[in-house]
Amino acid sequence: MTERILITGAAGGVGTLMRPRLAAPDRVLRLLDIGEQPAAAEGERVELVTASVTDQAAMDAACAGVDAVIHLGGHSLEQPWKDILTVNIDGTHTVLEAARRNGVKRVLLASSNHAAGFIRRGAEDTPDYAFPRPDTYYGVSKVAVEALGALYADRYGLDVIAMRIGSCFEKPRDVRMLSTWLSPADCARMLEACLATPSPGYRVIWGVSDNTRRWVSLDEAKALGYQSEDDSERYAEAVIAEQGMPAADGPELNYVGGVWVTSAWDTAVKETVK
Ligand code: 15L
Repeated sequence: MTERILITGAAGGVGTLMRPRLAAPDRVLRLLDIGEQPAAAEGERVELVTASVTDQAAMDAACAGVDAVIHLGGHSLEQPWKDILTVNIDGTHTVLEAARRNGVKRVLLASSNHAAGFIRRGAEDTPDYAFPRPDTYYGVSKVAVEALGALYADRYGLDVIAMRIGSCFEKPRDVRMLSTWLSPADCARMLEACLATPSPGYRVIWGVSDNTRRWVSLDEAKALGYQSEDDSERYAEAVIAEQGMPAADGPELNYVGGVWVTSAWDTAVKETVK
């Protein structure tokens, strides 16, 4: 039987990396984005939808006939409060509500390390389900994403897994990302595990590769069947040679959210002084 998976934010950073990696026989990817998307390549089994995650009617239609939703859509960086509220929080409600109305059983949500950015590095790995300590409005929206996911799992019986994604790029871009990197291939492996695991209910997992310098737990992700095959360590020498080591007591190496905890990311103040 052919399965159909809806991916929101399909033209964004992670969505673009996942499009070729989540292709599979007997699978159609329904790719939704507010922006333009590359046309289907020869033989590629995709359906392209142009819509906003804030549009309930469009999301209802996009969820029809879908087996699972991977919700990546929304702002991926800090933004003014109103935009975060509308796109990330209201948008996630819209997506979950559309999934519920259409009887979609499983929704995977892109949360972020910034939902817990103010958590300090400890002696042990930062545990799964660490209580949220958002570092920005964006981080707050990811806490709301997790909370909405819990509501739809507990009240309506959907399977919902929120991934607190670290840094999903082709390569780690700085020294902090040697800890937080989620390789694109591992991201696809994690999503596949989350799609395949039987009846997970509601879960929150850290979305990172099994990096030598990792300091968040992968226990819950592994319990769902995730097996990382990548480690940022092969980039460490080059990244450190290029950028130098950040201060041992600085935010990069001591907070989950890195420099996002600093005043440079204080949007409330920026909005006030406008
Ligand atoms: C995120 O949540 C962002 O979407 C991404 O652009 C990166 O900045 C990442 O976190 C990170 O913390 O590296």
